[in-house]
Amino acid sequence: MNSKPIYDQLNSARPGVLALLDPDRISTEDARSVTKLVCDNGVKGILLGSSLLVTPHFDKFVRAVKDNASCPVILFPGGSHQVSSSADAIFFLSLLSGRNSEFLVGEQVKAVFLIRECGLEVIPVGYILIESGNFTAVEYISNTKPIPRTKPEIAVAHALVGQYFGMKYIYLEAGSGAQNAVPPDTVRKVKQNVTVPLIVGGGLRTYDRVREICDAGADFVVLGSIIERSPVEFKEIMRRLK
Ligand code: 1GP
Repeated sequence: MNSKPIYDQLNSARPGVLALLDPDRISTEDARSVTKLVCDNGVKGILLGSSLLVTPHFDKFVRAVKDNASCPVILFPGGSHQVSSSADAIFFLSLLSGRNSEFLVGEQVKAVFLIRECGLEVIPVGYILIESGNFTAVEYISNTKPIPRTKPEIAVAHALVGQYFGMKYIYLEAGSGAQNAVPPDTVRKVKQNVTVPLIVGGGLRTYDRVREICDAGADFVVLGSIIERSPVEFKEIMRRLK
């Protein structure tokens, strides 16, 4: 077992792919096989979370993933109800691009004692939503507007705020199932202006898109829907990235 903090483990594994497994889209029964699939194909970490969380079996799902994972398992919560002691760490997200105080700080206040009780490693993340061409679940649930995709300087400003707040990652998010991924130009400009590692996700379904985002400077890219929709295409992306 690796005793280094998860944040250090992740950073020494950069650049790489993180898998997002959504407990609302993958059954607890399938959690074992999907975890093996993503680990065997070289992801550097597994994120667990959902915009809404319909399943009542969140904790069971987290345990099933943790029991079968050979990489860090990190909560990526859509709200204060998505906390489990079975994970290794939690992305303590603040939705910086929004102006809804509930997702800037309110949900975090509700969850904080439970997070401490669970003994999770807490990794503060500045979460920035970028317009993606369709109305995503994260926009609806958070009741916030994304940053216009033609205004990279606004994304840069928010990312710098995250850095100055002391956040350990900046996460540029187009939203799960996004029509368009975050523009490479936005990734490039944010990367040029902040020193904290950059995570980019949402709408990444092909090798070419993933490659563009990596080349633009992402330290981690997040793949979600493609893993559920087409394990074959997921494996192909991972194979070509090696
Ligand atoms: C969502 O970035 C992730 O936070 C994953 O998005 O499901 O579109 O891959 P996809």
